[in-house]
Formats: sequence, C-alpha cells, structure tokens
Amino acid sequence: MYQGIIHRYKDYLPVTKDTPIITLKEGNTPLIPLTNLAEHLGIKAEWYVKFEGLNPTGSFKDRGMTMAISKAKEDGAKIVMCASTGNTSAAAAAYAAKANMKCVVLIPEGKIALGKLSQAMMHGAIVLQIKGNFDDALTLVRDITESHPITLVNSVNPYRIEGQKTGAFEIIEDLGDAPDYHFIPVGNAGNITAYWKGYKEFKDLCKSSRLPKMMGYQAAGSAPIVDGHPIKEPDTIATAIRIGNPASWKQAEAARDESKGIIDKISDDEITEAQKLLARFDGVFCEPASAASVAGVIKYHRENPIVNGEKVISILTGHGLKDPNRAIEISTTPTLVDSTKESILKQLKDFL
Ligand code: AN7
Repeated sequence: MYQGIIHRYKDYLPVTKDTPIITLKEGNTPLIPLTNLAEHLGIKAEWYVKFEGLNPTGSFKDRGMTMAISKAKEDGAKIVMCASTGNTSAAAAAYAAKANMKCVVLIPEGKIALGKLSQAMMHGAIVLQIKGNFDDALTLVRDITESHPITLVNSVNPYRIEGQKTGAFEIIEDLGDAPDYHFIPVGNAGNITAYWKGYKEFKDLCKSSRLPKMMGYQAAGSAPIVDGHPIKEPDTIATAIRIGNPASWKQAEAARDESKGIIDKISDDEITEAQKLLARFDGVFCEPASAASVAGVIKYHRENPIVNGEKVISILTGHGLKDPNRAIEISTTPTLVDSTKESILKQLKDFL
C-alpha cells in the first residue's frame, strides 16, 4: 500500500526510525499530458501538468506539512501555527488533527478562498482573521512563535521545504530524467526553492542527467521579485499568491539564476484565460494561482517558441474546487428552462 512521501523518500529526508510519521498519504500525484491544449496553442513540446490539487487537502502544501508536523510531533510540540493565504492553513489544520495537536491559523480578512476557509474550520483549527494581508500575518506569527512554545509551520520552517522537494523526485522518476522547463507559480517562494533543491539533490545522486530551467510566475499585482521591491498592498484574483514580501525571495532568485531560468509576471486576465483553457481543453480544474504556471508557458512560448521534443512541466499547485466563487464568476450562468423535453431540446439545437 502507498504510504505517503516520507515513507517513499525517507532516505532523502531528515527522519529517523524514531520519527512518528504523520501522513494522509500525500504525494504520488500524476503528470497529465496537455495534449488538446498543446495542439490548440501550437506548442510542439511534451507538456505535462503535475496535478498537486489531487493531494489529500487539495494542494501541494501537504508534502511540506507531513514533514513539518511529523518533526513537530517528534519534538513534543502540542501546538502549531501558521499565516496563510488559505492552502497552508488547510493543510496545517488537517495534519495537526491527524497528529492530535492544536492548530492556530492567521488569515487575511476576506481574502481567502471559500474552500480553504471551510477546511481550516472543519478540521478544528483556531481560525483568526486579521485586518491585514498575508505579509502582516506572517510577521505576527514569526514574532509569537519566537517567544512562545508554538511551532511555526510556514515554509520558513526548513522541514516544509524538505517535504516539498519530493515533487521534483516524483517528476524525475516519472519522466526518467529532469524536464527541460519547470513552470511554477511563486507566492512566498517556498515551493520554487523546494523543487530546485529536489532537482539538484537527485542530479548529485546521478538519478537524473540534467537540471531544468526554473520558470517562476508571480501575479502582476503582487510581483515583488519581478518588480524588485516589496509590494505594500499586493492585489490579484489569485489570492493564494497575494504576497508582497516573500520569505524565500533570495532562494527564488538563486533558483532562477543557477538554472538560467526566469521569474516573470502574468496578468489576472492571462491567469483566468489559462484556468479556463485548461479546464475546457484537457479536463483539469485548478485554482487561479496554479493557472499562472500554464499562463507562463503560453506567454513564454509566444516570445521564445519551445522546441519539438522538449519536456515542459507546469505545477498545478491547488485544486479548482478550492475557489468555487471565482470559477462561477468567470463561467456562463446555467440556463433556467421549463421541465419539458421540448424546452431542453431547444437549447441543444445547435449541437444535434
Ligand atoms: C495554490 O497557503 O502561501 O511560492 O499561505 O496556495 O511556495 O508560497 C500559498 C501559496 C502557489 C505559492 N499556488 O507557493 C499559503 C500560501 C497555490 C498556493 C502558491 C500557494 P509559494
């Protein structure tokens, strides 16, 4: 039986036989080929999405959280805390529940997607909304956890990065080598840091022959790394990456520079268009922030055509059901019809 990422990759993770493994069987997510969308866009590369929305709480955060919570448990922690734009809080709340720990989450008032909020509430976390943004929340959490017996489980906790690097291991094992390009949304910049670490480690162990170019994408209204300075009031419909002062800023720049990749920004319209295209052409429903990694491919390919045979990965960090309000907002309203055969068939006349 599949046992989750710590069990699968324990030789490459900071665990011992005494570490209690707190798992919801995260990881082992599929690479889904975007055959229809690639054809529609004239992209000849082998283009896959790694659908991290299929993790137990619906985002990639589960990979980091199984490690952070297992190590917190090993250290005897009773209570964990995080700031979150939503997905971290959902994962922390779920894994803390599994570990019989208390979880406190600090979220920006009114700016987290409905599905994520419902998760933190259902798993029994203490959910505190602040009149401020993610960056304000993270500052508070760092301050409080420094002076109280509470374990911080944001990605500044190094165990989070260790867990998340396993995404790169899975890609290498599935493809038989590293891809040419790795497209990924960038918010607090923990995930791009983790993937780059994972790719480098497997390369050093000769489990892959090369390294991908790391292609990070921020939302245009909250693109501190691209703009070169912190953003005081970041704004984007992709609330997951509404972050103005990423904790792993330097590490993200190192991943970009060492891999000869880029960090660029993408407009909310481009994000929305990519989210819709992916859902309609290839049947994969991701949340807005995740679509930045698809919008990134579309934008990059326009300026620098990706070559036939090259392998391209877009990381879909979270499931579309996380943010149902946004999905409904950008879709056509269902048509109200009489409950008769005739009125239904009338709606279908163009297709029959
Ligand atoms: C779907 O949950 O920061 O660059 O507090 O939920 O590693 O921060 C979420 C981030 C991309 C960005 N896609 O990853 C949080 C949080 C989704 C996300 C990101 C997030 P990082």
